[in-house]
Amino acid sequence: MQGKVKQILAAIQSGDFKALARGITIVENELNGFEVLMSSLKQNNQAKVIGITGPPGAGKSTLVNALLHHWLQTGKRVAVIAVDPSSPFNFGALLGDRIRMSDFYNNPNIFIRSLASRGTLGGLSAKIVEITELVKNGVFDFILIETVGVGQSEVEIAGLADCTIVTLVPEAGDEVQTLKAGIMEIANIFVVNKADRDNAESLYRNLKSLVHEKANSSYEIPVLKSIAIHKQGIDQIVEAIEKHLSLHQEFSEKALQLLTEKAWQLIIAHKMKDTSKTQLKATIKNSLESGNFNLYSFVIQFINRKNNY
Ligand SMILES: Nc1nc2c(ncn2[C@@H]2O[C@H](COP(=O)(O)OP(=O)(O)OP(=O)(O)O)[C@@H](O)[C@H]2O)c(=O)[nH]1
Ligand SMILES: [Mg+2]
Repeated sequence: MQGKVKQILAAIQSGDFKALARGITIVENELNGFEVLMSSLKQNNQAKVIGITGPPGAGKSTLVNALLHHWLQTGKRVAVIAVDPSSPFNFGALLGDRIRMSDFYNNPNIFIRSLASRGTLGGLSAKIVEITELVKNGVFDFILIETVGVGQSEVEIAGLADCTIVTLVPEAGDEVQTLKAGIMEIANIFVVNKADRDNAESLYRNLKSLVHEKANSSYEIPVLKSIAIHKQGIDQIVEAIEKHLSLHQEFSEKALQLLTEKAWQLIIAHKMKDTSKTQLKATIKNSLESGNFNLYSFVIQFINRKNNY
């Protein structure tokens, strides 16, 4: 198994998309060889991760599609990871994504993969950090991650991405004040999409002044307009992405936080892997019935035991 997984990784590193798809399946489902594969990955700072988040239906997939067309013309290799919202209400939109994205399915420079969010809190796939690391071992200039902005997922995407684009649309209302406080902290670029719609201009202006208020002397988050369905405004978005990437080459505090949190969870999972909750419950029950249960002494005894249950 070890040899086979190493072979798959070597193929991924040489740019083989079939091997990458296989590798993602191994990681997503923790199949045999998953840990060997994960622990053989190399740190790669070349492929830049671009997060695209925003409310349902804002035009994120349409924007991804337009960016792909742009980058194809400049000879770039791009991977797209679309995290499907698990809600059945989005099914129509998802089908739409598939149809649009199918333009690229056989393109040797474009790799596309959808991941189920599997109901994880915040809508990001539980394995998104691992899968992004794996895809980074492929041969890509950019890795686009599309996620629906709901709470926690925006924070995660900001930790994963070298550049985070928040897409907003006029129908969300031009009440920028109602924007969640956190959105300002995660956005590196704001895109007002569907600029062909009536109230796009007022959303754009409100957003601009809000960003200006929050700006410091050296940096103001760019606010751009696009009509993604007609591929308008894409050059400016690409320019803003490139500028952001060239100005921010160091590891971000958010990336560090995300990796620390992830490492913490993995360490806990590893330390607790031999502990059975059923067994723990039974022991607590016995102890309670004996009439002298003390939560803290129980925990200390548990920790000091050589063989955990
Ligand atoms: N008028 C107009 N419609 C657009 C524009 N961009 C996208 N749309 C339409 O908006 C709808 C949603 O677009 P998607 O790209 O699927 O949106 P999304 O944000 O990926 O949606 P989810 O992944 O379901 O959250 C589609 O019908 C698009 O054709 C635009 O610039 N103008
Ligand atoms: Mg989409």
